[in-house]
Amino acid sequence: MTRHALGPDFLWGYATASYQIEGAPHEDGRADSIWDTFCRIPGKIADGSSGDVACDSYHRYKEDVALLKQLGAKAYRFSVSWSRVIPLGGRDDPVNEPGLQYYVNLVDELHANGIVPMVTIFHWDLPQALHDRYGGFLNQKEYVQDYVRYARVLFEAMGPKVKHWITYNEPWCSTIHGYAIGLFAPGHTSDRSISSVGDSSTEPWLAGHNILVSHGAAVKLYREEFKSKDGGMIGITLNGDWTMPWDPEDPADVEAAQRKLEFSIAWYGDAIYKGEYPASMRKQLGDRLPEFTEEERKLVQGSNDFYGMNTYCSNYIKHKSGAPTLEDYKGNVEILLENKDGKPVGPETQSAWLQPDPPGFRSLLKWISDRYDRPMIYVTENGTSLKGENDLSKEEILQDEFRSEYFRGYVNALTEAVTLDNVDCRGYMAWSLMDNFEWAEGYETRFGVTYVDYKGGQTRTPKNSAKVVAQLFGDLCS
Ligand code: GBH
Repeated sequence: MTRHALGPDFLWGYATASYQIEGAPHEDGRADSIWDTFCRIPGKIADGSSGDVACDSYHRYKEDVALLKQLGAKAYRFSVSWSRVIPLGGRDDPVNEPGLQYYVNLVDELHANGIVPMVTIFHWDLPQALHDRYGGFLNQKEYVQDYVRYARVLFEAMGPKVKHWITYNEPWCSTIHGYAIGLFAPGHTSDRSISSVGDSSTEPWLAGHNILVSHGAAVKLYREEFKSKDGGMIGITLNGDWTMPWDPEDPADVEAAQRKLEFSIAWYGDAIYKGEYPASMRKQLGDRLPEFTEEERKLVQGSNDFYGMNTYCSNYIKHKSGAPTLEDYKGNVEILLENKDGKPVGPETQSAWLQPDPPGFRSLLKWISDRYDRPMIYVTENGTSLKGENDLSKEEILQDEFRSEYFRGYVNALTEAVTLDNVDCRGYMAWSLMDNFEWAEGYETRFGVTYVDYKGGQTRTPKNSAKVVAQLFGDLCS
Protein backbone atom coordinates (compact mmCIF):
# COMPACT_ATOMS: atom_id res chain seq x y z
CA MET A 1 0.00 0.00 0.00
CA THR A 2 1.15 3.48 -0.80
CA ARG A 3 1.55 6.02 1.92
CA HIS A 4 -0.66 9.10 1.56
CA ALA A 5 -2.89 7.22 -0.90
CA LEU A 6 -6.15 8.45 0.62
CA GLY A 7 -5.04 11.96 1.56
CA PRO A 8 -5.53 14.04 4.71
CA ASP A 9 -9.21 14.80 4.07
CA PHE A 10 -10.25 11.16 4.04
CA LEU A 11 -12.65 10.66 6.95
CA TRP A 12 -12.14 7.48 8.93
CA GLY A 13 -13.64 6.36 12.16
CA TYR A 14 -16.19 4.05 13.71
CA ALA A 15 -19.93 3.40 13.57
CA THR A 16 -22.58 2.36 16.10
CA ALA A 17 -26.39 2.44 16.33
CA SER A 18 -28.69 3.70 19.06
CA TYR A 19 -30.49 0.51 20.07
CA GLN A 20 -27.27 -1.48 19.97
CA ILE A 21 -25.38 0.68 22.46
CA GLU A 22 -27.51 3.12 24.45
CA GLY A 23 -29.53 1.14 27.00
CA ALA A 24 -31.70 3.35 29.25
CA PRO A 25 -34.88 2.42 27.38
CA HIS A 26 -37.25 4.27 29.66
CA GLU A 27 -35.13 7.05 31.01
CA ASP A 28 -35.97 10.74 30.57
CA GLY A 29 -39.18 9.99 28.70
CA ARG A 30 -38.04 7.57 26.01
CA ALA A 31 -40.81 5.24 24.83
CA ASP A 32 -40.61 1.80 23.24
CA SER A 33 -39.39 1.21 19.72
CA ILE A 34 -40.33 -1.90 17.76
CA TRP A 35 -37.05 -3.44 18.93
CA ASP A 36 -37.92 -3.05 22.61
CA THR A 37 -41.14 -4.96 22.08
CA PHE A 38 -39.60 -7.50 19.69
CA CYS A 39 -36.95 -8.43 22.26
CA ARG A 40 -39.68 -9.24 24.79
CA ILE A 41 -41.09 -12.00 22.60
CA PRO A 42 -39.57 -15.29 23.77
CA GLY A 43 -37.34 -16.92 21.19
CA LYS A 44 -36.66 -13.88 19.03
CA ILE A 45 -33.21 -13.07 20.44
CA ALA A 46 -30.68 -15.91 20.62
CA ASP A 47 -29.60 -15.36 24.22
CA GLY A 48 -32.95 -13.95 25.37
CA SER A 49 -31.36 -10.54 25.84
CA SER A 50 -32.30 -7.02 24.74
CA GLY A 51 -30.81 -3.56 24.39
CA ASP A 52 -32.00 -2.62 27.90
CA VAL A 53 -28.45 -2.03 29.12
CA ALA A 54 -26.23 -2.76 26.09
CA CYS A 55 -23.10 -0.58 26.35
CA ASP A 56 -24.89 1.91 28.62
CA SER A 57 -23.91 4.68 26.24
CA TYR A 58 -26.80 6.86 27.32
CA HIS A 59 -24.84 7.37 30.52
CA ARG A 60 -21.36 6.95 29.10
CA TYR A 61 -21.26 8.99 25.92
CA LYS A 62 -18.36 11.03 27.25
CA GLU A 63 -16.43 7.81 27.73
CA ASP A 64 -17.31 6.80 24.15
CA VAL A 65 -15.99 10.08 22.80
CA ALA A 66 -12.83 9.79 24.91
CA LEU A 67 -12.39 6.30 23.49
CA LEU A 68 -12.78 7.54 19.91
CA LYS A 69 -10.17 10.18 20.62
CA GLN A 70 -7.82 7.63 22.15
CA LEU A 71 -8.23 5.47 19.02
CA GLY A 72 -7.38 8.42 16.79
CA ALA A 73 -10.72 8.40 14.97
CA LYS A 74 -11.52 11.41 12.84
CA ALA A 75 -15.26 10.69 12.63
CA TYR A 76 -18.03 8.92 14.51
CA ARG A 77 -21.19 7.60 12.91
CA PHE A 78 -24.01 7.10 15.41
CA SER A 79 -27.79 6.88 15.07
CA VAL A 80 -30.62 8.66 16.81
CA SER A 81 -33.37 6.81 18.64
CA TRP A 82 -36.59 8.29 17.26
CA SER A 83 -38.56 7.27 20.34
CA ARG A 84 -36.10 9.10 22.57
CA VAL A 85 -36.66 12.31 20.64
CA ILE A 86 -40.39 11.96 19.87
CA PRO A 87 -41.59 9.14 22.14
CA LEU A 88 -44.86 8.60 20.30
CA GLY A 89 -43.23 9.30 16.96
CA GLY A 90 -45.92 11.26 15.12
CA ARG A 91 -45.89 14.74 13.62
CA ASP A 92 -48.34 16.05 16.22
CA ASP A 93 -46.71 14.29 19.14
CA PRO A 94 -44.51 16.26 21.54
CA VAL A 95 -40.74 16.46 21.28
CA ASN A 96 -38.99 15.05 24.35
CA GLU A 97 -36.42 17.72 25.12
CA PRO A 98 -34.14 15.65 27.40
CA GLY A 99 -33.98 12.91 24.77
CA LEU A 100 -33.09 15.38 22.05
CA GLN A 101 -30.57 17.07 24.32
CA TYR A 102 -28.67 13.79 24.68
CA TYR A 103 -27.77 13.89 20.98
CA VAL A 104 -26.97 17.60 21.05
CA ASN A 105 -24.61 16.91 23.95
CA LEU A 106 -23.02 14.01 22.10
CA VAL A 107 -22.43 16.17 19.02
CA ASP A 108 -20.98 18.95 21.18
CA GLU A 109 -18.72 16.50 22.97
CA LEU A 110 -17.49 15.16 19.61
CA HIS A 111 -16.70 18.66 18.35
CA ALA A 112 -14.94 19.53 21.59
CA ASN A 113 -12.66 16.59 20.86
CA GLY A 114 -12.15 17.33 17.19
CA ILE A 115 -14.25 14.41 15.94
CA VAL A 116 -16.64 14.79 13.02
CA PRO A 117 -20.20 13.58 13.72
CA MET A 118 -22.01 11.54 11.07
CA VAL A 119 -25.67 11.18 12.05
CA THR A 120 -27.92 8.31 11.00
CA ILE A 121 -31.51 9.44 11.43
CA PHE A 122 -32.95 5.93 11.42
CA HIS A 123 -31.25 2.64 12.22
CA TRP A 124 -34.20 0.21 12.54
CA ASP A 125 -35.78 1.38 15.82
CA LEU A 126 -39.18 2.70 14.73
CA PRO A 127 -41.35 4.08 17.56
CA GLN A 128 -43.73 1.30 18.60
CA ALA A 129 -46.57 3.84 18.69
CA LEU A 130 -46.32 4.40 14.93
CA HIS A 131 -46.39 0.69 14.28
CA ASP A 132 -49.50 0.37 16.47
CA ARG A 133 -51.19 3.49 15.12
CA TYR A 134 -51.02 2.77 11.40
CA GLY A 135 -48.56 -0.02 10.59
CA GLY A 136 -45.38 2.06 10.30
CA PHE A 137 -43.71 1.84 6.88
CA LEU A 138 -46.77 0.22 5.33
CA ASN A 139 -48.82 3.42 5.48
CA GLN A 140 -47.24 5.93 3.13
CA LYS A 141 -49.68 8.74 3.78
CA GLU A 142 -49.03 8.85 7.51
CA TYR A 143 -45.48 7.57 7.67
CA VAL A 144 -43.81 9.97 5.25
CA GLN A 145 -45.11 13.03 7.06
CA ASP A 146 -44.09 11.64 10.44
CA TYR A 147 -40.59 10.77 9.25
CA VAL A 148 -40.09 14.18 7.69
CA ARG A 149 -41.20 15.96 10.85
CA TYR A 150 -38.79 13.80 12.88
CA ALA A 151 -35.97 14.67 10.49
CA ARG A 152 -36.87 18.35 10.77
CA VAL A 153 -36.56 18.23 14.55
CA LEU A 154 -33.02 16.88 14.16
CA PHE A 155 -32.03 19.34 11.41
CA GLU A 156 -33.27 22.23 13.56
CA ALA A 157 -31.50 21.04 16.68
CA MET A 158 -28.17 20.04 15.13
CA GLY A 159 -28.12 21.36 11.57
CA PRO A 160 -25.21 23.78 11.87
CA LYS A 161 -23.11 21.21 13.74
CA VAL A 162 -23.63 18.20 11.48
CA LYS A 163 -22.28 18.02 7.92
CA HIS A 164 -23.10 14.37 7.21
CA TRP A 165 -26.68 13.15 7.50
CA ILE A 166 -27.83 9.63 6.69
CA THR A 167 -31.58 9.20 6.29
CA TYR A 168 -31.70 5.42 6.67
CA ASN A 169 -29.42 2.57 7.56
CA GLU A 170 -29.91 -0.47 5.32
CA PRO A 171 -33.56 -0.30 4.31
CA TRP A 172 -33.04 -3.78 2.82
CA CYS A 173 -32.73 -5.14 6.37
CA SER A 174 -35.73 -3.25 7.75
CA THR A 175 -37.88 -4.51 4.90
CA ILE A 176 -36.61 -8.03 4.18
CA HIS A 177 -35.70 -9.05 7.72
CA GLY A 178 -38.67 -7.11 9.15
CA TYR A 179 -41.39 -7.92 6.59
CA ALA A 180 -40.29 -10.97 4.58
CA ILE A 181 -38.36 -13.29 6.92
CA GLY A 182 -39.56 -12.04 10.30
CA LEU A 183 -36.08 -12.25 11.79
CA PHE A 184 -36.05 -8.59 12.81
CA ALA A 185 -38.69 -6.30 14.31
CA PRO A 186 -41.58 -6.03 13.66
CA GLY A 187 -41.27 -9.69 12.70
CA HIS A 188 -43.79 -9.87 9.87
CA THR A 189 -43.67 -12.87 7.51
CA SER A 190 -45.97 -15.22 5.61
CA ASP A 191 -44.38 -18.09 7.51
CA ARG A 192 -47.10 -18.82 10.06
CA SER A 193 -44.75 -20.89 12.17
CA ILE A 194 -42.90 -17.64 12.88
CA SER A 195 -45.61 -15.01 12.93
CA SER A 196 -49.38 -14.71 12.75
CA VAL A 197 -49.10 -11.53 10.70
CA GLY A 198 -47.44 -10.55 7.48
CA ASP A 199 -47.43 -11.13 3.73
CA SER A 200 -43.91 -11.69 2.46
CA SER A 201 -45.05 -11.42 -1.15
CA THR A 202 -46.15 -7.78 -0.92
CA GLU A 203 -45.21 -6.04 2.34
CA PRO A 204 -41.44 -5.78 1.87
CA TRP A 205 -41.85 -4.13 -1.53
CA LEU A 206 -44.43 -1.68 -0.26
CA ALA A 207 -42.41 -0.89 2.87
CA GLY A 208 -39.30 -0.29 0.74
CA HIS A 209 -41.19 1.99 -1.61
CA ASN A 210 -42.52 4.08 1.25
CA ILE A 211 -39.11 4.29 2.90
CA LEU A 212 -37.68 5.58 -0.39
CA VAL A 213 -40.39 8.23 -0.67
CA SER A 214 -39.82 9.33 2.94
CA HIS A 215 -36.06 9.47 2.30
CA GLY A 216 -36.70 11.66 -0.76
CA ALA A 217 -39.06 13.92 1.16
CA ALA A 218 -36.55 14.42 4.01
CA VAL A 219 -33.78 15.19 1.50
CA LYS A 220 -36.03 17.74 -0.19
CA LEU A 221 -36.65 19.40 3.17
CA TYR A 222 -32.93 19.44 3.98
CA ARG A 223 -31.99 20.87 0.61
CA GLU A 224 -34.67 23.55 0.65
CA GLU A 225 -34.35 24.76 4.21
CA PHE A 226 -31.03 23.71 5.70
CA LYS A 227 -28.36 22.75 3.19
CA SER A 228 -27.36 26.20 2.03
CA LYS A 229 -27.09 27.68 5.51
CA ASP A 230 -25.66 24.59 7.23
CA GLY A 231 -23.43 23.44 4.40
CA GLY A 232 -23.94 19.71 4.93
CA MET A 233 -24.68 16.65 2.84
CA ILE A 234 -27.38 14.01 3.05
CA GLY A 235 -27.64 10.50 1.68
CA ILE A 236 -28.85 6.99 2.41
CA THR A 237 -26.83 3.95 3.51
CA LEU A 238 -27.44 0.75 1.55
CA ASN A 239 -26.12 -2.67 2.46
CA GLY A 240 -24.97 -5.26 -0.03
CA ASP A 241 -22.25 -7.83 -0.40
CA TRP A 242 -20.28 -8.79 -3.50
CA THR A 243 -21.49 -11.80 -5.49
CA MET A 244 -19.57 -14.36 -7.53
CA PRO A 245 -21.07 -17.04 -9.77
CA TRP A 246 -21.10 -20.49 -8.15
CA ASP A 247 -20.05 -21.86 -11.55
CA PRO A 248 -18.31 -19.14 -13.56
CA GLU A 249 -18.69 -21.29 -16.70
CA ASP A 250 -22.49 -21.29 -16.41
CA PRO A 251 -24.01 -18.12 -17.93
CA ALA A 252 -27.11 -18.64 -15.77
CA ASP A 253 -24.98 -18.35 -12.62
CA VAL A 254 -23.17 -15.31 -13.99
CA GLU A 255 -26.51 -13.66 -14.61
CA ALA A 256 -27.85 -14.80 -11.23
CA ALA A 257 -24.91 -13.17 -9.45
CA GLN A 258 -25.77 -9.89 -11.14
CA ARG A 259 -29.47 -10.29 -10.37
CA LYS A 260 -28.73 -10.82 -6.67
CA LEU A 261 -26.86 -7.49 -6.58
CA GLU A 262 -29.89 -5.89 -8.18
CA PHE A 263 -32.31 -7.38 -5.64
CA SER A 264 -30.20 -6.21 -2.72
CA ILE A 265 -28.48 -2.99 -3.77
CA ALA A 266 -30.07 -1.70 -6.98
CA TRP A 267 -33.59 -2.08 -5.55
CA TYR A 268 -32.85 1.13 -3.65
CA GLY A 269 -29.85 2.39 -5.60
CA ASP A 270 -31.53 2.43 -9.02
CA ALA A 271 -34.58 4.14 -7.58
CA ILE A 272 -32.38 6.90 -6.20
CA TYR A 273 -29.93 7.26 -9.08
CA LYS A 274 -32.14 6.28 -12.03
CA GLY A 275 -35.72 6.82 -10.83
CA GLU A 276 -36.70 3.20 -11.60
CA TYR A 277 -36.51 -0.23 -10.04
CA PRO A 278 -34.22 -2.73 -11.82
CA ALA A 279 -35.79 -4.55 -14.76
CA SER A 280 -34.97 -7.92 -13.17
CA MET A 281 -37.09 -7.03 -10.15
CA ARG A 282 -39.97 -5.74 -12.22
CA LYS A 283 -39.86 -8.94 -14.25
CA GLN A 284 -40.02 -11.23 -11.23
CA LEU A 285 -42.29 -9.20 -8.96
CA GLY A 286 -44.65 -7.62 -11.47
CA ASP A 287 -47.15 -5.29 -9.88
CA ARG A 288 -46.28 -6.45 -6.38
CA LEU A 289 -43.43 -3.97 -6.78
CA PRO A 290 -45.02 -0.51 -6.63
CA GLU A 291 -44.66 1.88 -9.59
CA PHE A 292 -43.33 5.36 -8.97
CA THR A 293 -45.88 8.08 -9.57
CA GLU A 294 -44.42 11.18 -11.21
CA GLU A 295 -44.53 12.97 -7.89
CA GLU A 296 -42.76 10.14 -6.07
CA ARG A 297 -40.10 9.88 -8.72
CA LYS A 298 -39.38 13.60 -8.43
CA LEU A 299 -38.73 13.11 -4.73
CA VAL A 300 -36.63 9.97 -5.01
CA GLN A 301 -34.55 10.39 -8.17
CA GLY A 302 -31.37 12.35 -7.54
CA SER A 303 -31.87 12.36 -3.76
CA ASN A 304 -28.35 11.34 -2.69
CA ASP A 305 -25.56 13.82 -2.06
CA PHE A 306 -23.38 10.78 -1.34
CA TYR A 307 -23.75 7.01 -1.34
CA GLY A 308 -23.42 5.36 2.08
CA MET A 309 -22.11 1.83 1.67
CA ASN A 310 -22.26 -1.01 4.19
CA THR A 311 -20.56 -4.26 3.26
CA TYR A 312 -19.02 -7.16 5.10
CA CYS A 313 -18.28 -10.12 2.81
CA SER A 314 -18.97 -11.88 -0.49
CA ASN A 315 -21.24 -14.75 -1.56
CA TYR A 316 -21.35 -17.37 -4.29
CA ILE A 317 -24.58 -17.32 -6.24
CA LYS A 318 -26.25 -20.21 -8.00
CA HIS A 319 -29.30 -19.73 -10.22
CA LYS A 320 -32.45 -21.63 -9.35
CA SER A 321 -34.26 -23.41 -12.10
CA GLY A 322 -38.01 -23.16 -12.09
CA ALA A 323 -40.24 -20.23 -11.29
CA PRO A 324 -39.53 -18.17 -8.17
CA THR A 325 -41.95 -18.49 -5.28
CA LEU A 326 -44.13 -15.56 -4.30
CA GLU A 327 -42.08 -15.20 -1.15
CA ASP A 328 -38.73 -15.06 -2.96
CA TYR A 329 -36.83 -11.85 -2.29
CA LYS A 330 -33.38 -12.89 -3.46
CA GLY A 331 -33.95 -12.93 -7.22
CA ASN A 332 -34.52 -16.68 -7.57
CA VAL A 333 -31.01 -17.63 -6.55
CA GLU A 334 -29.24 -19.64 -3.91
CA ILE A 335 -26.76 -17.78 -1.72
CA LEU A 336 -23.79 -20.02 -0.98
CA LEU A 337 -20.51 -19.89 0.87
CA GLU A 338 -18.68 -22.33 -1.41
CA ASN A 339 -18.31 -22.41 -5.16
CA LYS A 340 -18.66 -25.39 -7.48
CA ASP A 341 -15.14 -26.60 -6.65
CA GLY A 342 -15.83 -26.45 -2.93
CA LYS A 343 -13.75 -23.32 -2.45
CA PRO A 344 -15.07 -21.24 0.47
CA VAL A 345 -15.57 -17.48 0.24
CA GLY A 346 -13.20 -17.08 3.15
CA PRO A 347 -12.67 -18.21 6.73
CA GLU A 348 -15.71 -18.81 8.94
CA THR A 349 -16.72 -16.21 11.51
CA GLN A 350 -19.30 -16.13 14.29
CA SER A 351 -21.89 -14.83 11.80
CA ALA A 352 -23.29 -17.59 9.58
CA TRP A 353 -23.54 -15.16 6.65
CA LEU A 354 -20.11 -13.57 6.93
CA GLN A 355 -16.93 -14.92 5.35
CA PRO A 356 -14.34 -12.24 4.61
CA ASP A 357 -13.22 -11.64 1.01
CA PRO A 358 -11.25 -8.40 0.56
CA PRO A 359 -11.04 -8.55 -3.28
CA GLY A 360 -14.85 -8.64 -3.33
CA PHE A 361 -14.88 -5.27 -1.56
CA ARG A 362 -12.80 -3.70 -4.33
CA SER A 363 -15.06 -5.25 -6.98
CA LEU A 364 -18.20 -4.02 -5.25
CA LEU A 365 -16.89 -0.47 -4.90
CA LYS A 366 -16.20 -0.46 -8.63
CA TRP A 367 -19.62 -1.97 -9.42
CA ILE A 368 -21.42 0.77 -7.48
CA SER A 369 -19.17 3.45 -8.91
CA ASP A 370 -19.80 2.30 -12.48
CA ARG A 371 -23.53 1.75 -12.12
CA TYR A 372 -24.21 5.16 -10.56
CA ASP A 373 -21.75 7.32 -12.47
CA ARG A 374 -19.07 7.66 -9.91
CA PRO A 375 -21.00 8.90 -6.87
CA MET A 376 -19.14 10.15 -3.83
CA ILE A 377 -19.04 7.12 -1.55
CA TYR A 378 -18.69 6.88 2.20
CA VAL A 379 -18.19 3.38 3.51
CA THR A 380 -20.45 3.65 6.54
CA GLU A 381 -19.93 0.11 7.89
CA ASN A 382 -17.40 -2.67 7.40
CA GLY A 383 -16.08 -5.16 9.90
CA THR A 384 -16.23 -8.72 11.15
CA SER A 385 -17.14 -11.03 13.99
CA LEU A 386 -14.88 -13.96 14.73
CA LYS A 387 -15.76 -17.50 15.51
CA GLY A 388 -15.96 -18.27 19.21
CA GLU A 389 -14.77 -14.84 20.33
CA ASN A 390 -17.23 -14.82 23.20
CA ASP A 391 -15.70 -18.02 24.61
CA LEU A 392 -12.13 -16.68 24.69
CA SER A 393 -10.43 -15.17 27.71
CA LYS A 394 -10.23 -11.41 27.82
CA GLU A 395 -6.51 -11.60 27.16
CA GLU A 396 -7.07 -13.65 24.00
CA ILE A 397 -9.86 -11.36 22.85
CA LEU A 398 -7.59 -8.35 23.08
CA GLN A 399 -4.97 -9.91 20.78
CA ASP A 400 -7.56 -9.91 18.04
CA GLU A 401 -5.41 -11.02 15.12
CA PHE A 402 -8.31 -12.31 13.00
CA ARG A 403 -10.09 -8.96 13.05
CA SER A 404 -6.81 -7.10 12.50
CA GLU A 405 -6.16 -9.18 9.40
CA TYR A 406 -9.70 -8.46 8.17
CA PHE A 407 -9.09 -4.72 8.38
CA ARG A 408 -5.68 -4.98 6.67
CA GLY A 409 -7.30 -6.81 3.78
CA TYR A 410 -10.38 -4.62 3.48
CA VAL A 411 -8.58 -1.29 3.87
CA ASN A 412 -6.05 -2.42 1.28
CA ALA A 413 -8.89 -3.33 -1.12
CA LEU A 414 -10.44 0.08 -0.54
CA THR A 415 -7.14 1.78 -1.31
CA GLU A 416 -6.84 -0.19 -4.54
CA ALA A 417 -10.35 0.83 -5.56
CA VAL A 418 -9.48 4.49 -4.97
CA THR A 419 -6.01 4.53 -6.52
CA LEU A 420 -6.40 1.96 -9.32
CA ASP A 421 -10.12 2.00 -10.17
CA ASN A 422 -10.78 5.71 -9.73
CA VAL A 423 -13.58 5.15 -7.19
CA ASP A 424 -14.51 8.37 -5.37
CA CYS A 425 -14.46 7.15 -1.79
CA ARG A 426 -14.23 9.84 0.88
CA GLY A 427 -14.52 7.96 4.13
CA TYR A 428 -14.60 4.67 6.00
CA MET A 429 -16.38 3.85 9.25
CA ALA A 430 -15.46 0.50 10.75
CA TRP A 431 -18.21 -1.51 12.41
CA SER A 432 -17.99 -1.20 15.28
CA LEU A 433 -16.48 1.13 17.85
CA MET A 434 -17.23 -1.48 20.49
CA ASP A 435 -18.94 -4.82 21.05
CA ASN A 436 -22.68 -4.26 21.25
CA PHE A 437 -26.16 -5.75 20.98
CA GLU A 438 -26.05 -7.72 17.74
CA TRP A 439 -29.82 -7.76 17.09
CA ALA A 440 -31.28 -11.28 16.85
CA GLU A 441 -27.92 -12.70 17.97
CA GLY A 442 -27.94 -10.75 21.21
CA TYR A 443 -24.53 -10.48 22.88
CA GLU A 444 -23.15 -13.77 21.58
CA THR A 445 -21.56 -12.11 18.57
CA ARG A 446 -19.04 -9.33 18.96
CA PHE A 447 -18.12 -6.83 16.23
CA GLY A 448 -16.16 -4.26 18.22
CA VAL A 449 -12.57 -3.09 17.99
CA THR A 450 -13.15 -2.45 21.68
CA TYR A 451 -14.00 -5.19 24.16
CA VAL A 452 -17.03 -4.45 26.32
CA ASP A 453 -17.20 -6.34 29.59
CA TYR A 454 -20.96 -6.82 29.94
CA LYS A 455 -20.64 -8.48 33.32
CA GLY A 456 -18.05 -6.05 34.60
CA GLY A 457 -19.89 -2.76 34.46
CA GLN A 458 -19.69 -2.24 30.69
CA THR A 459 -16.04 -1.26 30.87
CA ARG A 460 -14.36 -0.74 27.49
CA THR A 461 -10.89 -2.01 26.54
CA PRO A 462 -9.49 -1.49 23.03
CA LYS A 463 -8.52 -4.67 21.18
CA ASN A 464 -5.42 -4.82 19.03
CA SER A 465 -7.46 -4.28 15.85
CA ALA A 466 -8.16 -0.71 17.01
CA LYS A 467 -4.43 -0.07 16.87
CA VAL A 468 -4.14 -1.71 13.47
CA VAL A 469 -6.93 0.43 12.00
CA ALA A 470 -5.29 3.59 13.34
CA GLN A 471 -1.94 2.60 11.87
CA LEU A 472 -3.42 1.79 8.49
CA PHE A 473 -5.22 5.11 8.15
CA GLY A 474 -2.37 6.97 9.79
CA ASP A 475 -0.23 5.91 6.85
CA LEU A 476 -2.84 6.25 4.14
CA CYS A 477 -4.16 9.63 5.23
CA SER A 478 -0.96 11.38 6.15
C1 GBH B 1 -25.19 -4.32 9.73
O1 GBH B 1 -26.06 -5.10 9.00
C2 GBH B 1 -26.01 -3.45 10.63
O2 GBH B 1 -26.19 -2.17 10.08
C3 GBH B 1 -25.47 -3.39 12.02
O3 GBH B 1 -26.42 -2.82 12.86
C4 GBH B 1 -25.04 -4.77 12.46
O4 GBH B 1 -24.67 -4.82 13.80
C5 GBH B 1 -23.90 -5.21 11.58
O5 GBH B 1 -24.27 -5.17 10.26
C6 GBH B 1 -23.37 -6.59 11.87
O6 GBH B 1 -24.32 -7.56 11.60
O7 GBH B 1 -28.90 -12.26 2.32
O8 GBH B 1 -30.36 -13.30 3.90
O9 GBH B 1 -28.11 -14.16 3.61
C7 GBH B 1 -25.50 -6.00 8.10
C8 GBH B 1 -26.57 -6.98 7.93
C9 GBH B 1 -26.46 -9.19 7.52
C10 GBH B 1 -27.32 -7.70 5.85
C11 GBH B 1 -26.44 -10.27 6.55
C12 GBH B 1 -27.34 -8.78 4.88
C13 GBH B 1 -27.33 -11.12 4.56
C14 GBH B 1 -28.47 -11.99 4.87
N1 GBH B 1 -26.38 -7.91 6.91
N2 GBH B 1 -27.36 -10.06 5.52
S1 GBH B 1 -28.99 -12.98 3.56
